[in-house]
Order: sequence, then structure tokens, then C-alpha cells
Amino acid sequence: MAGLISRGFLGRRRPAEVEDRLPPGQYLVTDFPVLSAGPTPHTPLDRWSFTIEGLVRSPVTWTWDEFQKLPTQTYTVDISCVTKWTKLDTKWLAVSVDTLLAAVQVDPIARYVMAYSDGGYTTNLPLDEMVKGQAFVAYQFDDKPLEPVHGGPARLVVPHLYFWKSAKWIRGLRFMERNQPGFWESLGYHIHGDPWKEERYSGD
Ligand SMILES: Nc1nc2c(c(=O)[nH]1)N[C@H]1C(S)=C(S)[C@@H](COP(=O)(O)O)O[C@H]1N2
Ligand SMILES: [Mo]
Repeated sequence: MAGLISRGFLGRRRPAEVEDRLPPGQYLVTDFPVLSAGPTPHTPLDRWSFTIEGLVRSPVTWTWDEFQKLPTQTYTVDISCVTKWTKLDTKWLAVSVDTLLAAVQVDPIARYVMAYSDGGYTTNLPLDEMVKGQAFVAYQFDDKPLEPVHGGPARLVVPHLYFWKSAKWIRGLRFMERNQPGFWESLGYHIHGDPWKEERYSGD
């Protein structure tokens, strides 16, 4: 009977498990597309640092060596880009945002975070969506140092939001009282960006 079913038909079929993990309007990729709004920065590790600032009692900065000594976790997560590709089971080694936050005293009026990167990219996130394991700063992908095109030396990963929220070449987090649009958010992309609600553009 299998011979009666066209190859194309079988090719389009996917196990229900995969189907269930694809947010609406997304298709599956197995490669790892590169999407960058500008050139790839190449900050030497001895000049790299990571800072938490804004509405915190006192800002904290880690050098690369200090950052490497922070406790890490491995995460295996699905990622979805607003351009409609989804990649399943991406594997990262990362420091959770919870670990970073343990080093600062956040002002209780802080409710939003601006992630900022080398090259000027920014993206905004609600603080309560960055804690409890929901967001991490990764420096290895697939057991190898994160490649510069994918955000190395380190990038934010926030798997439950569209991948533009996962700032490549991240250098810090700034805590804010009010929500402010980052780079893509001020160019018409959704202020929040939940792929399960198809929050692609402002107005969605
Ligand atoms: N600094 C920075 N971070 C960024 C971007 C960027 O242009 N600059 N692009 C965003 C977008 S739109 C996506 S889909 C992902 C792409 O990450 P990738 O190139 O590793 O697939 O990074 C996000 N983070
Ligand atoms: Mo994207």
C-alpha cells in the first residue's frame, strides 16, 4: 500500500508530536538560519563584559572570566522566528537570568527589561517573563562555543517569545519601570511577541 502514497504526501506528513510543537503559521527547519539587522560585532573576550543596570540598588558587571565562573545549566528548547521558521530541540549552555538577578537588588518598581547588545540592538521584555527559568544568557550551542553569527560570545535566549527577543551579542540588561520598545518593536513588530498568540506585528 505504501507505494500508492505519493512521496510528496508522506514528506509533508509530520508526527503529531512535532505538529503540536509548531506555533500557528510556523514551519519546521532543520538548519539554523542567520538573521541579523547589521554586521556581526567581534568584541574581544578581554573587553567583553555583562552588566545589570537601571532600577537596581547598585549595578553589577561581570568580566568574561567572571561570567564563565557562574553556574550554568543546559537547556533544550524550541525557537520560533517571526519570519515563520521554527527549530526544535536547540541545545544551549547558559547562565539563567535568575542566577544573574541573585547578584542585584532589583527596585520593586522595575517591571520591564531592555536587553542591549554590541552594535546597538535592543529588545524589551517583561521582567516576570525572564525569571523562573524562562530566559538565559547562552555561550555554547550544541556543545561548542556560540558562533559569532549566532550571537557569540553570548546571547540572550527567551524561547517562549519570538526569536527577535533573543538578543545576540548581549552586553547587559537594563531594568525599567515602564515598557519601552526596542529595535524591532519600534519598527512595527509586536511589543510582546508570543508565537502561540501570533503576536507578530503591533496591532496583532
Ligand atoms: N543583536 C542582535 N540580536 C538579534 C538580532 C539582531 O539583528 N541583532 N536579530 C534577531 C532576530 S530577528 C532573530 S530571528 C534572531 C536570529 O538569531 P540567529 O541568527 O542565531 O538565527 O536573533 C535576534 N537577535
Ligand atoms: Mo527574526
